[in-house]
Amino acid sequence: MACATTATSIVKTVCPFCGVGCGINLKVDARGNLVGVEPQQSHPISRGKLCEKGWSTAYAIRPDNRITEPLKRIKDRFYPISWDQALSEISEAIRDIQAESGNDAMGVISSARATNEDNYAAQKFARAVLNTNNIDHCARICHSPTVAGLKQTLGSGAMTNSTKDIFETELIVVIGADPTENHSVLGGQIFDARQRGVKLVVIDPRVTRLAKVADIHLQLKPGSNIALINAMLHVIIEQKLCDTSFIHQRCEGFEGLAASVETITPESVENSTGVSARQIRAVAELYGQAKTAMILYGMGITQFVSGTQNVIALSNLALVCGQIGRPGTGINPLRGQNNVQGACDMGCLPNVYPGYQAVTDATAQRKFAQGWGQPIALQPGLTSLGMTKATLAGAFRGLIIFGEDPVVTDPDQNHVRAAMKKMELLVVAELTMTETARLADYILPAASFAEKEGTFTNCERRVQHIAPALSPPGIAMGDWQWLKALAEKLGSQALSWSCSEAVFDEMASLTPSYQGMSYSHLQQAHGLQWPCNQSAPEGTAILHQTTFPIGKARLIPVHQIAVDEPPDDQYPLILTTNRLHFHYGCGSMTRKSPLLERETPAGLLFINPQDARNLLIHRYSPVGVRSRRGYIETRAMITDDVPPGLVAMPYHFREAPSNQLTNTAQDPVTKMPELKACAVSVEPLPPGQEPKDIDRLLEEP
Ligand SMILES: Nc1nc2c(c(=O)[nH]1)N[C@H]1C(S)=C(S)[C@@H](COP(=O)(O)OP(=O)(O)OC[C@H]3O[C@@H](n4cnc5c(=O)[nH]c(N)nc54)[C@H](O)[C@@H]3O)O[C@H]1N2
Ligand SMILES: Nc1nc2c(c(=O)[nH]1)N[C@H]1C(S)=C(S)[C@@H](COP(=O)(O)OP(=O)(O)OC[C@H]3O[C@@H](n4cnc5c(=O)[nH]c(N)nc54)[C@H](O)[C@@H]3O)O[C@H]1N2
Ligand code: SF4
Ligand SMILES: [Mo]
Repeated sequence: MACATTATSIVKTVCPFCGVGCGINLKVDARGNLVGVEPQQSHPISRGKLCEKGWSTAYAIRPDNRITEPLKRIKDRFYPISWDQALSEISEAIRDIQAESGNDAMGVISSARATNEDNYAAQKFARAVLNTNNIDHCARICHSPTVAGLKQTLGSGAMTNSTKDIFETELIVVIGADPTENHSVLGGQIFDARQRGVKLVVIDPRVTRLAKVADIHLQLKPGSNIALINAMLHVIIEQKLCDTSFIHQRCEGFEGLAASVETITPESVENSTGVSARQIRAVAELYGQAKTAMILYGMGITQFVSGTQNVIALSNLALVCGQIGRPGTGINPLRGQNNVQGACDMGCLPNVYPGYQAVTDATAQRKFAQGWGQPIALQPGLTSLGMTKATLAGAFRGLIIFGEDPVVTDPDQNHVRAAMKKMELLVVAELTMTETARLADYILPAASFAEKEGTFTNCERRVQHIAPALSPPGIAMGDWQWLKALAEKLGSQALSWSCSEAVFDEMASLTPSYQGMSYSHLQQAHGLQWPCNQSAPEGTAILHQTTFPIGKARLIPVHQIAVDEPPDDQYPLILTTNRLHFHYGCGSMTRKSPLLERETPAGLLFINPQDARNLLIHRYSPVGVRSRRGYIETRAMITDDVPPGLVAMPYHFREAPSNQLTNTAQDPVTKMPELKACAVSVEPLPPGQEPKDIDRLLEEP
């Protein structure tokens, strides 16, 4: 039988997972079905490659895996209702809460997975419709210390250079990041660069894949970053490897910094870091002597109570060696989510408007009140974890969340679950049913990246246009579109744009670094890197080439800060949490793919052979893991990749959620919780016993 041929069209878009921002083509047949995903050959970053997550995009957004109509919870069941009814009921509940408890009893959590247009609309909805600065998103528990730390030292909290610079440098230092798992296409390029002769240093308590091929791997103790970096600075200053003319012309505070590390010799930190003085000296010399050296960093720097100080320490290192403002240099936070850079740029943070303009600054207040044509809240709002805390304290009553699953991804799950349950109005807009959505009063069906127009800003500040390839399933809507409809129910025309381009244009007019961008300009190539404005009409590949936004960069002394919960007799092991290549975030998208699902069991505890022997644990043994906050069961994976005393778990699996165990102790500057270290005990379960999933464990008395 001859096959009927159906014409396919190809829509150029961007991968919806991580911050690398790879270019993908979606193939759509004549009936409007997605029939294929392929890499874009000419894309400047991904250069014809995708990782397994990118290739598996189609599963994540398949209509049969989706929420297709608004749902209302009555007791423990969800019932379909119309958009009109859902939005009318939600708007009435919002009015009641705000009339009784004030504007700040409501808040919004937006999504670093959604577009800039959606995020711009979310913060405008919070500020101009709800009249509160209670707006936040997952950057809080991701790179908020980068935003705060680099803002202080350099004046801008973003990757200073571009991903292509890894081919233009002598030395790459990867600290607290695992790019082959988490920024996989970039991780592959680091391998290539290494093969072409670029030197590689990895600083990580675990033996990551890159650590295995690095020239030097410093396997430091978790949480000892500042001691290690300060000892490197000591060597660099002592051996006169500093870039004195750069320091003189472009930095302030050198004398204070030099004095603060004078006694921090490599020998003095051997114990606290677990790294030999010889190795510290070797890496300091390599970095200090390199003509060009690039620092790439991630969650192993930010997710500590010392997060902001860790970022400042790294910034000190780069500045003292003049490794900023030139090709192949820089301090480069590997922003995680596909649009987390954008969600921050859009002002989905409780203390800044779009473009990081402070909500407490009178000029910025006037600018936005005038631009939006209405009065706005003047005090900084609550952070995401602050909203949870305030709910339990009775001071916060209603939350609109889109594109986040805090029940799985925020620390101390029992606490988060209790807050979500206590919330009088919980609205969750999602692609699919998540653990957080299960607790919602209303679930709204959201359109995915493939079903809407907009822009994503990747880790190298590249703003890329995404075009719609498919119709949303059922009656799902784009996030800014349902926010607009809800605003109109509340009597506000603040979000009444006619199309995504109009949202972008309004945003660009109020956000200096995006001012020179337009859809037509973005579509001409593969996007533009901000700042893009009159003085840089084609965007900026390298920041801080001649000056810093704050004039001179600041060198700020910082001192080692201990982890909040060290191991003790009762909880003798340190738990660190991280990611696996095949799964993403809360797993709600990647776990729809049978190809990705078969790669790993739902939950794993990585443990060193020595600890496993002591605890009589075998390969894949069922184990219980307990912390001061919770208990989960999973299976053991015995590996030398984690050192004795440290166990590691991914956080993707709702059945065995590592966030049952994690600590909410926070960085005082940014409220970043310490997701990279808490104390746990591990015990073997009777052989043959299946690990119970968390729902069953919570049901047990
Ligand atoms: N496959 C996959 N990719 C992803 C994601 C995903 O869920 N799955 N999530 C995306 C997101 S949101 C983000 S933010 C990025 C995160 O990407 P990464 O920053 O790479 O994230 P992690 O794996 O959490 O942690 C990085 C490393 O920090 C190390 N580390 C722990 N403690 C310390 C320490 O004290 N010092 C140092 N130097 N290192 C330490 C860990 O061992 C780990 O190797 O990944 C993005 N990409
Ligand atoms: N223990 C531990 N916990 C962690 C971390 C860790 O290292 N350890 N890392 C933290 C970090 S860095 C991050 S960024 C957070 C991430 O935490 P989350 O942001 O909660 O995780 P995601 O899986 O990215 O959740 C995104 C949700 O958005 C939905 N979604 C995708 N696109 C859209 C869209 O366009 N519209 C809407 N409405 N929904 C959409 C997806 O279906 C998915 O359920 O997790 C944090 N939690
Ligand atoms: S590296 Fe990131 S952006 Fe690229 S295909 Fe993989 S998940 Fe997508
Ligand atoms: Mo993240």
